[in-house]
Amino acid sequence: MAEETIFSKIIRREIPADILYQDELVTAFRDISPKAPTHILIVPNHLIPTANDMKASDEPALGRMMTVAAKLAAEAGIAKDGYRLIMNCNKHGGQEVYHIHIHLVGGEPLGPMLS
Ligand code: DGP
Repeated sequence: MAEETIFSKIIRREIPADILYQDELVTAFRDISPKAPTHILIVPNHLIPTANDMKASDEPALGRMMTVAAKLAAEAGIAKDGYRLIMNCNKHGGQEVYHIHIHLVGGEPLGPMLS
């Protein structure tokens, strides 16, 4: 059984976060340490530790994460100029919190992806 992370507490509203969206499948909140003017994390409400753990049964939540990312990008006013959606996996991918999340990052030119 995978260990819960701080994100489960945010989802259950046990600790504060700037939650922008929540439904029965996913939650989106502002990153505590933003790397760009818009930096939002979109997470499944149930724990999936890494991208390696994604299963077919997770597809409703995974799909919802993507459509919510697009909706929040539009609401943030960054859709036309563009943005980046990122999911880090494990140590080499730079994952720090082991509850998968999409980073929605934008609001300024972001430069080459791997710089
Ligand atoms: P990653 O390296 O992909 O696992 O990114 C984890 C992100 O989570 C990182 O950008 C900082 C953010 N983060 C970590 N702890 C908290 C927290 O308690 N609240 C919020 N809002 N964001 C957090």
